[in-house]
Amino acid sequence: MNAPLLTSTHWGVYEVEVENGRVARLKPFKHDPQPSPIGNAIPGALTSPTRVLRPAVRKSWLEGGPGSATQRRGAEPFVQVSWERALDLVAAEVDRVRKTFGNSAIFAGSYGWSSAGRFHHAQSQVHRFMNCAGGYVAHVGTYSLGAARTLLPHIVGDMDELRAQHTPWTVLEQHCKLFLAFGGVPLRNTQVNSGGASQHEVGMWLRRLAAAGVALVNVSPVKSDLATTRAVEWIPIRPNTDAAFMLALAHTLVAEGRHDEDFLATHCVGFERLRAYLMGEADGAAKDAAWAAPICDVPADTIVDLARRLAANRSMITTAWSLQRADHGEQPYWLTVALAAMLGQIGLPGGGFALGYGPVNAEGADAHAYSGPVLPQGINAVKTPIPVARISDMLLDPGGKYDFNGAERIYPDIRLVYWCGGNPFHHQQDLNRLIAAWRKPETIVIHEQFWTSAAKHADIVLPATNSLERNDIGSTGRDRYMIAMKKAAEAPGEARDDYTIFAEISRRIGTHRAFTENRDAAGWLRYLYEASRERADRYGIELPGFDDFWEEGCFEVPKPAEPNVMLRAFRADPRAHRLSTPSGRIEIFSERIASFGYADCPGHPAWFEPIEWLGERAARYPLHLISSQPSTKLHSQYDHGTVSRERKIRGREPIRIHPDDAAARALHAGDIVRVFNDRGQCLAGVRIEAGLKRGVVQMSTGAWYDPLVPGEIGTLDKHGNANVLTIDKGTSKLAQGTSAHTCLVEIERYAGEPPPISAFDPPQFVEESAPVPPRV
Ligand SMILES: Nc1nc2c(c(=O)[nH]1)N[C@H]1C(S)=C(S)[C@@H](COP(=O)(O)OP(=O)(O)OC[C@H]3O[C@@H](n4cnc5c(=O)[nH]c(N)nc54)[C@H](O)[C@@H]3O)O[C@H]1N2
Ligand SMILES: Nc1nc2c(c(=O)[nH]1)N[C@H]1C(S)=C(S)[C@@H](COP(=O)(O)OP(=O)(O)OC[C@H]3O[C@@H](n4cnc5c(=O)[nH]c(N)nc54)[C@H](O)[C@@H]3O)O[C@H]1N2
Ligand SMILES: [Mo]
Repeated sequence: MNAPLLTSTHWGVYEVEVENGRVARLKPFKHDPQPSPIGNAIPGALTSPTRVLRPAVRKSWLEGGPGSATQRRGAEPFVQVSWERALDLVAAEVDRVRKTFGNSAIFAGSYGWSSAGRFHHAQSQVHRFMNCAGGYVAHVGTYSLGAARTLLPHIVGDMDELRAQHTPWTVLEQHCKLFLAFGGVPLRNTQVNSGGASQHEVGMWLRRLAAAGVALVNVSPVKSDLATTRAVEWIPIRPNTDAAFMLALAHTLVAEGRHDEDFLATHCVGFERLRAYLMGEADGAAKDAAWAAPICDVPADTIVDLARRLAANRSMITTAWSLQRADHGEQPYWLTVALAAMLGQIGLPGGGFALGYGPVNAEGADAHAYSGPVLPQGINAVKTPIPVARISDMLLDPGGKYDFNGAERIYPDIRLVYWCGGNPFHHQQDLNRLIAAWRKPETIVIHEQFWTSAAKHADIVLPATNSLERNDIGSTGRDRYMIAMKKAAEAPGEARDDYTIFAEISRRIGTHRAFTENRDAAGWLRYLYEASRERADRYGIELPGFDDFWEEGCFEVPKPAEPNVMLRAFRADPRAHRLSTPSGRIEIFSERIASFGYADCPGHPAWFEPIEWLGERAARYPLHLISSQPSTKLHSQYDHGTVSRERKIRGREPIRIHPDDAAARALHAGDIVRVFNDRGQCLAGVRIEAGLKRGVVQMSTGAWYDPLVPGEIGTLDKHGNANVLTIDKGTSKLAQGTSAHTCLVEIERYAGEPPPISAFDPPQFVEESAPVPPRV
């Protein structure tokens, strides 16, 4: 029997069924115990009217050239052109900008998850292309982990190195007694893993932990963030106040002499500075449970009791990534580490801290960190990357100064923005501000499969193939299967692979040889597979020959001989296994961070009131909006697919609200509401849910931005994109991460018939010479 045709996505591996040359359905991978339904969205979406079929250029840009009527981006029709012409236009523009203004006038950070195949990874492709062409302004950090990635190397180590040695569920089941999860372990998020998620086991592991008698405690505004077959303790906390809660836990440990003085002396530096802060020696305010209770809206007794149980048991403290995606998001992460250090269980099986079990599928997996093929991106000659979420600041303030991680930096003056494999109109906060920023560059080029809002706001849109329309290899660290992703269908229209597109542009600007190294896509797959062999060896993994792998369809990566325990070696011998921090130890006080002199991120972790929060006296907007990850899709990907659309309310994104908050506004399930604040407004559909903290509303991200008046700043988003409401502010001068989870809003019933959804319609296409029809 022939091996099944497999494909890999960020949310799972599937068997592909092809009928009449088209992808008919995706069936679960036989090794996946709990496959994600998101895959069902793909077959219908591939040939939907939302697909980009031909290269298209915004009308004014085509007629007037770079910089023409940029305020009309998002509002204007497109002209479809031939590939030859589109490639000539893009090549000429890249050349013009790099020769006139230098490569530092090109922004191609191009943040985004792209697709799971490792060679056709769009973001890697655009980076490689630009590096061959002289470089580009890149980004550092991610939306996911903006604050954590910058903070952790100062205080305990590189985020990826720590994640690679995360203690797996198997060890927790055997040794852990108290599992304290800030932000829970939302199973919906464990559907996903960057680069592939071949097995979904976290639901099973939570059941096994509960069955083994591990106490599961969920500190979150949302009850369902940690749910399994047995009881879970829920501590409904006011959003963005976890740092105060953790400080009170720490205070209780010190006040009752339950902290581990030895571990703090031998493995940490600077505890006395935190201690002085906890005891109120510096500011006269002891950070005890009575102090934290009104901030967090949690009874003081609950905090004291939890602190005692943490010290009395083998305890694991895990913190969802969402907590650091908020104003001062560095603080709960620093305190997670500090608290675990005070408990003295770091490096013991089942104890210590974790950087999230549950944000993604791989956290907690008992698997090697080996990841297969990686496309080399080359070296970037432009050395001025921006923190990833500062894109609007950069575009709005060329030459402006900003602080980041100990350095003062200057925003570059961007003329050309090139995006491939991401959706800034999904990921960026304060979309109205982004729209203003988006008017600044002279040219915006995007490769896309679908007419997303980002594509509609570009000048030149090039149609890209989907993973199912090309050969690739799926593989990522801590996932158990490497997948031969075989082409299953022809791309519709004129879509081309990103690689082919970049190769053609490279030919026109004289960088073809450097970009392609004279390989075609098939040559690259074989080459990259072989290049990963040496890395596999380091983990004792023996890869089959490429042809065997390709024919077999998948390769099972063997499990590690022994499960990890994070920081075990450091615990055993802190001198021989120094950390990469300045002191080689865990830094509860960081001299280096203190030396930066940032008022919003001093030398030890502390509580700061967020820029807006529910504890604010006389807050103008009384509801805290959590814009968490969607269960029915990955970010904005396949929002136009059936899986996501079936869960909408009259076509709008659901907003979850507590029954009391709904009653106070006379709202009923299924109502369409307007959600608003000073930054923006959108429609959403009401879903009433008792398992929310009062005063908190929740909307998932990912609904495609759908403006009532396209191109107009502040217009109503008809569809429910939370990012018209979120704040565009760095977490602090240290990390400048996104503060998406810090956001206050009000909601009211939307009177009248809601306007029809147009998010999934392609833009209007016109002939080149035709006059632009008036807007209706
Ligand atoms: N309010 C709020 N905002 C958030 C967050 C939040 O919690 N709250 N979370 C943030 C986080 S953690 C993240 S990671 C970001 C995610 O933000 P993004 O990663 O930008 O979101 P995606 O929807 O995955 O965008 C990927 C795009 O790439 C396209 N694509 C896929 N494959 C290919 C390909 O092969 N070629 C080309 N050319 N294109 C391709 C898809 O069609 C899609 O439009 O969002 C952030 N935004
Ligand atoms: N299905 C699906 N899974 C995904 C993704 C997706 O788009 N779809 N995206 C993936 C990506 S890119 C990332 S980075 C991860 C993100 O992983 P996370 O950042 O952990 O995910 P979120 O869904 O933003 O938030 C997790 C939970 O934190 C809670 N929370 C919010 N604010 C607070 C707070 O102030 N305090 C406390 N204690 N809890 C709070 C929310 O109730 C929420 O359910 O998810 C990944 N998984
Ligand atoms: Mo993310």
